Amino acid sequence: MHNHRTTITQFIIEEQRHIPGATGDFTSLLNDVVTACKVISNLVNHGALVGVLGAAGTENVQGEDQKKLDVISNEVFLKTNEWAGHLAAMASEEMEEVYQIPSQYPRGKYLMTFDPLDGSSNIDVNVSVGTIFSILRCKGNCVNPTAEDFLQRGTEQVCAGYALYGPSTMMVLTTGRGVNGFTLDQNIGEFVLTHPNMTIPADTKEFAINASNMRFWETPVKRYVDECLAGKEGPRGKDFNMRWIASMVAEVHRILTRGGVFMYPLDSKMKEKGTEGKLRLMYEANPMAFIVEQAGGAAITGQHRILDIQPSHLHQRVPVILGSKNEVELIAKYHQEMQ
Ligand code: P6P
Repeated sequence: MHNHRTTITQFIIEEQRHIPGATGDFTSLLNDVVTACKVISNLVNHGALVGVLGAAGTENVQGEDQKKLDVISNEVFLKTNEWAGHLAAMASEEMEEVYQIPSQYPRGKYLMTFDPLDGSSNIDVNVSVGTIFSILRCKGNCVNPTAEDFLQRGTEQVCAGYALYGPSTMMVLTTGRGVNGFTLDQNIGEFVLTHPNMTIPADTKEFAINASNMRFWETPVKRYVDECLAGKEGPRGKDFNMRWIASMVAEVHRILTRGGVFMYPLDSKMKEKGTEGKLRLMYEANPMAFIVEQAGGAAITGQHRILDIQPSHLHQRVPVILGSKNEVELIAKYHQEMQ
């Protein structure tokens, strides 16, 4: 007897039935996003073989050197999602301005933000990278939306997800009814449900932070990490492990799978530069916070819940502390004590 696995297409159609007002647009949009991730997965997997590694020789709006695959992945996401009439506009980490849907295509009722290839500094050294996306309803001008139409709180997201191009290519999705993970079956070219109802353990013994920034950390973060490092003999009474992949999608996926806490906190170096954090709110922090909360975890800036932030501009950066609920709540407590 063939063991039938639910495909992501079937899953999305079944999910659609629970989304108020969903008319099939949402399902079709998500399936186009899935197609874009399959194409990016193929490009990432064939890297050096098809000449897509290395620097593009350009900078993105963040002032970061773009990899060839950053630019290519961005193009793939735009071209795969622009034509079907489900989107009013898109916004990407790789583009300064809102992407208007070309005039030959109909406009739809959704807005999508995305980071087409997060962690791309890892591409040339063959370490996992990912794609992150977030879907909002277009509430204002849906003919030629502006950046302001995107500036909705994370709680307004209709859907958030990521693709992880790792040893397996996986997609993880939430539409506000829990979190589900799908693995790309290369034999049939479909994502199949392999991780239903993913939940983050409330406690953990693993934290992730870029320790090279230690001398810039604020007191609450320094206190939390020092206590983890003190191990069994310290105030936590247990030993901790540390990870840092420099690919947020891979870190979040590990946390969804076995718990943990991920921190890219505000530090004195950022304050001197006048920035509010490293990670971007609209297409990194918000989608990941939605997923983490839906999996029973928590996601804060240190002082506030990420999903409650009223965005002020499209490429706004925020501090991110997310993962196992009890650990994030302890870190929040240390921040409150710092007040
Ligand atoms: P650092 C990748 O560029 C990214 O946006 C996240 O995916 C990752 O967690 C972080 O930045 C890595 O930052 O400073 O360690 O290179």
